[in-house]
Amino acid sequence: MSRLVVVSNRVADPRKTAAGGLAVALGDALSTNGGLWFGWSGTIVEGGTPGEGDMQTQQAGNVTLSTVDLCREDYDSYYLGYSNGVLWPVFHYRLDLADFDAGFIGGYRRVNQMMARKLMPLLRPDDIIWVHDYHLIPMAAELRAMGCRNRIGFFLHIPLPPPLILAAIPQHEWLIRSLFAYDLVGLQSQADVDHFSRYVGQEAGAETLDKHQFRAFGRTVHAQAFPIGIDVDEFAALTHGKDAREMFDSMKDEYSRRRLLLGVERLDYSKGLPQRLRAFRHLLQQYPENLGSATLIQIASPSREALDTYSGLRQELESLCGSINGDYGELDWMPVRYIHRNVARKRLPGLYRVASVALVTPLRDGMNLVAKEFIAAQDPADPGVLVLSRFAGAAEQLKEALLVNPYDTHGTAESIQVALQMPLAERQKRHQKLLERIRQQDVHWWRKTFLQTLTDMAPG
Ligand code: GDG
Repeated sequence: MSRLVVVSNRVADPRKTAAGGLAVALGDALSTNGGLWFGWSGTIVEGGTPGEGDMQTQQAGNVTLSTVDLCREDYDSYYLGYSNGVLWPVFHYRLDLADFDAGFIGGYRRVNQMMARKLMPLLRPDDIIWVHDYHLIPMAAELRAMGCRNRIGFFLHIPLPPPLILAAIPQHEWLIRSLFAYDLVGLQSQADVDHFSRYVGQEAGAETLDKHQFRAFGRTVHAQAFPIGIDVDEFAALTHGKDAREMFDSMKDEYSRRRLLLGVERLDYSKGLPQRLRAFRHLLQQYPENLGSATLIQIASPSREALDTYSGLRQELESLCGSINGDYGELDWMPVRYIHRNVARKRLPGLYRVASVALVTPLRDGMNLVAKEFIAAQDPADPGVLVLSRFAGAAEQLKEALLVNPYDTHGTAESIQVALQMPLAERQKRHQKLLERIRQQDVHWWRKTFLQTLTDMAPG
């Protein structure tokens, strides 16, 4: 069996459960045949030399973790600048928020080249390499330029937008050409694959050999949707663990009298938080029976705070929450509980289980794992209702959720009201179907089908 090499911006120690489902799933894959996980260490070196970084290696069982430091200049241009100031907003259809500073691309290329240079000597001829996400799109092209002939797969965790949106990035052609250095390109949804297919057809004159095989730039790439899932059993076990039960017990009395609406995400403009708060305010206006009862707990964990777009959003949210609480709050009830902190992973399922409704209403999302975690944490005898944005990749699978357009304040508020009033039998029926779906395509299915597809390909 070939050894697996995972390359991603951040590396997590798979032995630490706090690392989350993806780290656990990749850790499983790495430890099956022994493996190497390679990426940035998270350390920023002040005054270091661009394109240079010290490497550290540690052993976690039969998995080797190798990480490289970045100097401040590389971090600013590669991570904050090009990855999160250009690629993240544009891939989430937010051209208005992109900062097309011409200086960023140099750092992005430099760091990808440096990572490839550091990784190259660690590789064995029959290793299978799996590169993750938008930070590292050119990684395979850099490795190939250094003579790497291994099978290399890429998985994009975020959406791939339609050609005319992608074309706003000055280097769009170079980015997509870089994808042809991979053997396999995995995307989250069929919509993403359709966008890829249209882009390469229109902009690169690609020949479509079959529904997954595209030929352009002198190479053939296989592109396919592999919707990522969660570890349903692990999450169910967490739900019955001590921390989650304590969380549930501490809240269940209050929310047997009141109704809990829950939102959980990183504080990110892709997640549609202001739109959600406006829909919630509309609900209180339109359906006053919810006053004194419907309570929105919004966890918005801190994320990318060095970027202005994120600090601006934080202010907008604080102001919206303040105004809703000021307008509707009572001495003994506040409509919004906004928490700008991280909640421990072990406690999260307890919170999901108390909630009557989960509000998962991103403006765009590659997949959205919170939707799946919410389903996994419900009591099948008395499950909560998932209100899900039609613009999340998860909407292609989770058809029994209440699908909403998050830009439509009135429509979203109406759906929340439907969710709050949904009879038990319908809640059970929908939940059962949703649970089947997240079990069928869980995180183990995801990594096995991706790696099997890659392994079955001819090397080089
Ligand atoms: C990207 C794509 C795609 C959130 N707040 C807290 C917390 N979380 C955990 C959730 C969940 C994870 O973070 C978030 O995953 P999502 O999928 O919802 O979103 P992104 O972070 O944007 O992830 C996304 C994903 O990659 C995987 O491919 O689905 O579309 O954007 O697990 O539970 N965890 C803890 N405290 C928090 O406050 N412990």
